[in-house]
Amino acid sequence: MKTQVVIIGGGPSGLLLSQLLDRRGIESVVLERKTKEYVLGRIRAGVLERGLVGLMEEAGCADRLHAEGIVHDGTLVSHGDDMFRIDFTELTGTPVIVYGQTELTRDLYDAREKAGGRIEFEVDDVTIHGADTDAPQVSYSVGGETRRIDCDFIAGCDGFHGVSRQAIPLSVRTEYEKVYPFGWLGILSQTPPVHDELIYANSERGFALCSMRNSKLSRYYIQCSLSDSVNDWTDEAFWQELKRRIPATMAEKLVTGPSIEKSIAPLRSFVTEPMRWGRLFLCGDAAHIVPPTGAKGLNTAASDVHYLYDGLCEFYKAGSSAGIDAYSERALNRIWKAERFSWWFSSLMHRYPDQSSFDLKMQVSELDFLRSNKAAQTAMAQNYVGLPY
Ligand code: RFL
Ligand code: PHB
Repeated sequence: MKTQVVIIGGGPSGLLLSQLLDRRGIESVVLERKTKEYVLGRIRAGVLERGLVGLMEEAGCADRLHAEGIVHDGTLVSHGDDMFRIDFTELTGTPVIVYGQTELTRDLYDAREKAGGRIEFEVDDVTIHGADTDAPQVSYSVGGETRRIDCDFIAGCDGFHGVSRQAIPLSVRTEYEKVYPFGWLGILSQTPPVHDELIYANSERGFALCSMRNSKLSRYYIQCSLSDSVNDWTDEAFWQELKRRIPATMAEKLVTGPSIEKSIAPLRSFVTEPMRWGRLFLCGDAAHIVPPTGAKGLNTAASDVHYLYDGLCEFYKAGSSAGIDAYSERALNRIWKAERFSWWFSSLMHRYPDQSSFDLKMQVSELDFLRSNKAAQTAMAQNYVGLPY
């Protein structure tokens, strides 16, 4: 079999790239290790930057997002019972959209199916051959049969645990990593959100986040210990702990109910450089991870897709490899800024096991500066709504 671009991974970055390329007449095959139901069952991101919304529009997949996504003009930040608001739209002219990754992924699957796009599910043993030659290939097995695809390019969109990054020799790759000494315990519940904007809460018991998917579906997170397991946390214990971490005025009106999903995610900052090796290009979580505090994971995946899509269009439509040659540098330039923001916001909002009284004073004083200083709020808002592509 032959195609122009083999895309490894049918998560949001792989599907978005495939859909965008298709709209410009560039053929691709998506290889996904899991089933579609499994991919759609992963509850992850909820906040979309304007850039990602623009890409969904360009992909012809933004109708439902515009109909059902909720425009958020700002966010609340709390410290104990103190609370202040950062107005994104006033400070930057741009809001964010709250729309679940699950829904966005579903829209992309629907579009790929409608366009007759080729997606192979439940593939195993995906192996990249000759990425540093002009004739790369990808082999895989499905249903006990081994297949091989010849292609021009390979997009590694297979997430943090995928095979694409590992295919780049260690002599070429440099990895940067920071592992945080805590995780996030998240629940989804069929209850109305406690507030119409997100609340990022710093409390002496640790971080908490009140988010949502729609007016009847809430998403809440609390900082937890890395040694905790989901079974340690009953719904009742979760709600009690959340109430203790958010301002009392919010805790009083919090509507609780049974969780319909509960999971723990560790927090990590990670970047691999370069994001290209020969004809293999890494996109999204395959190349970098951010702690979720800044809501940047899916959005950085989208900016990679933008740069790669641009480069591939330039290659196929204008016969120039300038765009693909610049891919890694352009993508990394934006990634590192999102890494910095996510690291900064995580450091500001969490309790660290080894935090000294001096460190705590630094946090309090930084929160106070953010509360009272317009320039600081503007910098926060610019990063949160997303730096320009
Ligand atoms: P994904 O979503 O991990 O998809 C990769 C796909 O590749 C498949 N795969 C393979 N397929 C074939 N062969 C192999 N060898 C393969 N290995 C893996 C996998 O099955 C999967 O389907 O990566 P992608 O597409 O780069 O997308 C990245 C985003 O999913 C991720 O960055 C975000 O979810 C991060 N994130 C958030 N991002 C935001 O922008 N805003 C948020 O509000 C936000 N909140 C979050 C988050 C992530 C979280 N967790 C659980 C990590 C909240 C949480 C709790
Ligand atoms: C979410 O709704 O899942 C969410 C929102 C904001 C974040 C992280 C996660 O910073």
